[in-house]
Parts: sequence; C-alpha cells; structure tokens
Amino acid sequence: AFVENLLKHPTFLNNEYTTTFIDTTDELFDFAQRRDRGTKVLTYIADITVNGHPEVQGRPRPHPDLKPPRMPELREERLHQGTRNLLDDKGPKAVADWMKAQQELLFTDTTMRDGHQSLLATRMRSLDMIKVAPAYAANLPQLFSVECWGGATFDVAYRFLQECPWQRLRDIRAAMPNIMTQMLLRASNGVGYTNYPDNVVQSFVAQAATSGVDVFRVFDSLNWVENMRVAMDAVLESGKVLEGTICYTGDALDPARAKYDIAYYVKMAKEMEAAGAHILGIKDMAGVMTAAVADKLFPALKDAVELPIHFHTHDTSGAAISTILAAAAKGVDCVDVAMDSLSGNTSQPTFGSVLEALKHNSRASSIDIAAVREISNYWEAVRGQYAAFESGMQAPASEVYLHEMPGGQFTNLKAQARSMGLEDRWHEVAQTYADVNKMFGDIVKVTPSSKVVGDMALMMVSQGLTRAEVENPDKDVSFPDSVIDMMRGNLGQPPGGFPEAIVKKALKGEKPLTDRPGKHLKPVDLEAKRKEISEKLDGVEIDDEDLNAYLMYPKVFEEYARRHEVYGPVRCLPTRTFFYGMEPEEEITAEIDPGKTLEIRLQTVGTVQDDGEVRVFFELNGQPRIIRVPDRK
Ligand code: BTN
Ligand code: 3PY
Ligand code: ZN
Repeated sequence: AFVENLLKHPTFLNNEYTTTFIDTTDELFDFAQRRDRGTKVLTYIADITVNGHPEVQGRPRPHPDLKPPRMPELREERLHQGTRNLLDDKGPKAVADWMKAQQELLFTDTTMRDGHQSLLATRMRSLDMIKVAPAYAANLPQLFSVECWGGATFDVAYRFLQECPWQRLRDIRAAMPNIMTQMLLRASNGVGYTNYPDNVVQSFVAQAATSGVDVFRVFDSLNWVENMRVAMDAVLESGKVLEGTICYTGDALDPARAKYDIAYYVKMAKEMEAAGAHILGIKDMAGVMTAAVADKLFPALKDAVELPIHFHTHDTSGAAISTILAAAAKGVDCVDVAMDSLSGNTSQPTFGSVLEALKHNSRASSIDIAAVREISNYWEAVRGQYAAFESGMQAPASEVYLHEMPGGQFTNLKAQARSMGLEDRWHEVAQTYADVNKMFGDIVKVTPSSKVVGDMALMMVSQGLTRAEVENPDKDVSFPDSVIDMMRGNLGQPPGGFPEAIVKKALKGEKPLTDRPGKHLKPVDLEAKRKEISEKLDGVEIDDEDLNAYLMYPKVFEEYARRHEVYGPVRCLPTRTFFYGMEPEEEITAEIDPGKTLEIRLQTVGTVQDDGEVRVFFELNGQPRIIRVPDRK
C-alpha cells in the first residue's frame, strides 16, 4: 500500500521530490486509500443488506417474480445514419432544415428523462438506461432525439442515486452514437433552482456539450427572454442545437386570461428566432393545451417564424393524444412521447399509440412500431424495480386544468403533502395552488417558479390561511423563503411584473430587483473553486465535470464525493441490489470497468457484535471477504 501511495503521489510523479519527501509526507502512510473498489462496493452491499436503503423503507416492494429487464435483439449490425450524424457532418442549421423538409412527424423519446422524472420521482439509475441504449441506436435510428439529461436528473443522480450524471451522459452517448441526445436546461437556473452567475451557466453548457449533449431545450421559468440569453448564447457558441423554448400556460383562447393569448406566444416565438434558436420549443409542462388551442396556436406560430417546431406535453388529463394529432395536422415538426410502459398520466403521451393514431395519416411515421413495443417491454421490467417510487396515481384527471401543475411536480408535491399529513386534503392543495397562482399575478409555473407556488400552497393549507387573509395588509403572514426570494426578483420577472401589493407584503417594504438577476452576481473564479473543493476532499483530483457539478450544487456534490470514497462505484450494481441489498446465497455480477467484472456472492450475515458491528460474509471473485458494518437499525 505504501508503494502504491508513493507511485500515485503527484510530487513523486512530477519528479519534484527530495530526500525528505517520504519522511515529511504523511499521506503516503494513509492506508485507508488501500481499500480497493471491490471492497468499497461490498461495503455498500453489506450496509444496505443490514440496514436497508432509507429511500425505500415503508414503500411497496418490487414483485418477487419480477424478471430482469432484457434488452431487445439488435436488428442491424451496422447502424443507420441518424440525426447525430447529420449534426456532426453539417451542423445545427442543417438539422433544422432537415426537420422542416420531413413530411413525417418526428419523435423525441423522453423515457430516460421526463418519463421517469414524472412517474418515478426521477429515481431511474444509469445502468437501466445504458443497457438499452444500443437497441435505440440499432432499432430506432429514425428518432429525432432521446431526452436523457437535465431537468431534475442531474441533482437526483448525485443526491439519491450515488452516481455521476456526467458519466451517465457519456455512456449513453457512446452506446447510441447515431441519435441526438437532448437535455432540458432551465436557462440561468442551469439544472438547479436559482439563478447562477453568467460564467457558471456558460461553463456548464460548454461542459454538457463536450460530455455529449446535442440538443439543448432552454426555457425560463417565467418566460422571460432576457433571462435566457446567456444560456442560449452559450449553446450557440458550443455548435450544438439550440431549442429556444416557450412555456405554455393557461388557455390561449380564454378571453378572461388574455395575458397568455396567441399574440403573446407569437411575440415570444419571434424573440426566440431573433435570439438565434434553431428550433422553437413549445413546452406544455402541465399538459393543459387542448386540441382546440393547438388548432389555432400552431398555425399562428408557423406563420410568424421559419423555425421548425418541437412540441412537448404531458398526459395528466388523458387528452394529450388529441392535442398531438391536432398539432401534427397543423404542421408541428416533432413531438415528445415516452415508451408505452413509462407513458401516460403525468408522463408524456404513449409512443406506440401515437404511432398507431398516425397510421393512414399524411404525417405517418416510418418508425417500426414493433421495435417500440420491444423496447417498451424492456422498460416495463425496469419500472417494476422502482415500485417504491410509484406515486399511486390511478387515473388521468381533468383537475390539471384547475391547478396547472407541471407533470414533474405533481407527484412530488403529492409526496410532500403526504409527508406533512395533508394527503387526504389533496384537492384543497390543488385549489390553493390555483389561488396562489392568481395571487402571484397568473405566472408560468415550471421549475423553479412552480416550486415556489407549491411551497406557498402547502404553507397555506397547513396553516389554514385563505388567499384573502394572505392578501390582507393587516394580517401578519410569514412567507416561505422561496416566495420571498422570487418576490425579490431573484428568478426574474413575469410579464407585467409581480402584483405590487404581494411584493410589498412579502418583502416588508424592501425594494425588489427588476432587472436580470445575473447582472448582480459576480463571476466565479473557477480555478479557485476547483482548489477549494479539492482541498475539502483531501486533495482528490477534480476534473471539469466535477467542477461544474460543484459550482451548481456545492453541498450535494461534496457529500456525493465523500460517500464515493467509502462506497465506490455503486452505479455498477443491479438496481435490486442497490435498493435492497442481497439475500444469503445470492450471487450477482457487476461490471466495474468495461470487461472487468466482479462476481459477488453473499454467504451469510452475522449477528451484531459487542461493538455494535455486524460481519457480513462474501465471496468476491471466489475469494472469501468479511465486511464489517455498523448496525444502524
Ligand atoms: C399535412 O400534410 O398533414 C400537414 C402539413 C405538413 C407539412 C410538413 S409538417 C413538417 C414539415 N415542416 C413544415 O413546415 N412542413 C413540413
Ligand atoms: C424540470 O425543469 O425539471 C422540468 O421538468 C420542467 O418541466
Ligand atoms: Zn415535461
């Protein structure tokens, strides 16, 4: 171990050592380093087997007869050229031109991002995605893109899944080299919940492009174009595809809500085109656009801009297919769908069913429906492993037109309500969410503005406060921090600003910002930050991906890195093992590097010793190993 430490030491490697180097360098004797990755992974399995995984405690378990997911057979040995080849060869403008030239409706599959974000609390692990990516490449080369990154997945990967989202991206990219990857980027909020300094946003976008993102869907949570420019310019700079995106809210045909009428969207579409977008994204995050609106909105947009249009919606109402068919009839170029077994309800509409509905239609797709079904069968088995994260939503609900919650928030807010003992008052929460929206001036509700509205609604229901009481200047109300932050202008400005009275009450007279929050944030010294986190982590090397994660989520990244030091590459474990540990006599294999496989057998779990530790007996590649873990139960 000493020699190993010596040979790895930077001073030694750089030939900068002197005769006193060994005597004065304590870390050479730090043999904790010796724990190899196999031992670390065994420590994780032992810990979960003895103590359980806190995230699945008390939740439904996967069915005992659940079969492991099996990747469909690959139909072609040589991959067909896809959109990614076009982007590489001819650039983003050529991709946009190609889209417009297609008669058939194009598709983005969202299963690996919004699908599980909206149905399984974003808990899907990388391994389950990477294993099926070759089948996408071989069997669905006509896909426009695969949305597999961004939104909430970045944070959840580090925070809850103990894995590196960048590695997920690189691995999917490598396994699916002919189809474009797509991410969701919250403009100045990056993949976080608050505005970041401009150079942090720029650095993040550049890294995402380098690590494998091809299409950036950029939106702002208040539809404030000013607040999108830094992120959009960074995408243009990277040479990747910029999907400048408008969030759809309300009912564009309702004269009582004239703020978000057709003219509003047309104006913003022109701003997206002027900002250099290659594609216009229409993001109906709650799934409230009806077919009647699509009939009017899309022709107006097509008239106003030359850009191809990419439509995203959710099926919370059960009516999303009707909107998609209307959009297709009006010339929308591409739509988002999810593989059947991870579609419907708060997720995207059902891929196979949309394909069937388009048969015999002028926009019919050349995608092989049988290939979609086979991949959906794979996802069905994957989904079964995540039973603990199912929301219990049993049916579509027209209530979405009342509350307008984004699909990705709905199940989350419901879980939050449950944890506050408010689950049986859900419909009140929904009504209050709608009231808060009106009180805030009828705003776009999407991460992070949707979280602010949700925080306020939960606070009001739990404290029994009505809208009138909150608005009453004589009643003392203590607002959630997120509300105060938004009223300060830290998420930017909605059209027309926030209502003065509520700003005044929340800020107690403090003056809000009304210009771009990023203008007030100092650029971050990136190399100083790299040094800072490296020192916190006892000198480990921080690469550019790590640095960008630290800039966005300092605490989450640091805690991930510390756990990584103890538990190693747990990403390679099967999902069942990751959440439930192992049974005595069970054997699993885990590929820790390409071609390097660990054969792990759990023999038995000992009893608790006097020191409060449990010994867990394994065989690792045939060699006996004993791992001691504390009993924390
Ligand atoms: C139809 O034929 O049913 C409606 C018109 C389709 C025209 C297609 S839609 C995708 C592509 N983008 C365009 O602007 N025109 C073509
Ligand atoms: C996200 O920002 O994570 C979303 O999915 C918004 O719809
Ligand atoms: Zn969505």
